[in-house]
Amino acid sequence: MSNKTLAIIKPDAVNDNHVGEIISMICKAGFKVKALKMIKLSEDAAKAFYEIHKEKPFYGELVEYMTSGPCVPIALEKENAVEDYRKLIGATNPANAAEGTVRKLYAKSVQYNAVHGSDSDENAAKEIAFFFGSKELIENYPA
Ligand code: IDP
Ligand code: MG
Repeated sequence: MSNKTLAIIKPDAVNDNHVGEIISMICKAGFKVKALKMIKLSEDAAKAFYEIHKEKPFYGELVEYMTSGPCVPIALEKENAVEDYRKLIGATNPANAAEGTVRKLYAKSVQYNAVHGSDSDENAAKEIAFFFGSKELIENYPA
């Protein structure tokens, strides 16, 4: 069954000019773009997006990182989207990421790790709604 996931090209990868290469990898892996934008998160927005991590020791640094520059959220669709996208990006810590994954290629550290990926269908739906209104999601194309 086809389902959705939320990718974010994070501020480090935007700043390093890797947006095009990362979108190319995503599309070559068979994902269909349903919505895409560039946005600079406010502190409140970054805190809300990562609320699930608010008790973690790295929460403050994570919020600082995610507000340090623009990021590119992308709603994606594919069969098995959540799992397949997480395979494409690799482990959270690039030291553990498989060869050829986005994080192996572009992440600098466990914090500055280039991309986000949803971890479940339920969170994907919430995260897509966080960035995109229903009118911004292009459901059926080509016609
Ligand atoms: P994920 O992005 O692979 O799902 P999570 O555990 O959900 O990883 O963590 C969210 C984000 O928080 C990571 O992508 C990374 O930017 C940051 N992060 C995770 N673990 C650490 C850490 O141990 N130190 C600093 N930052 C971290
Ligand atoms: Mg996560």
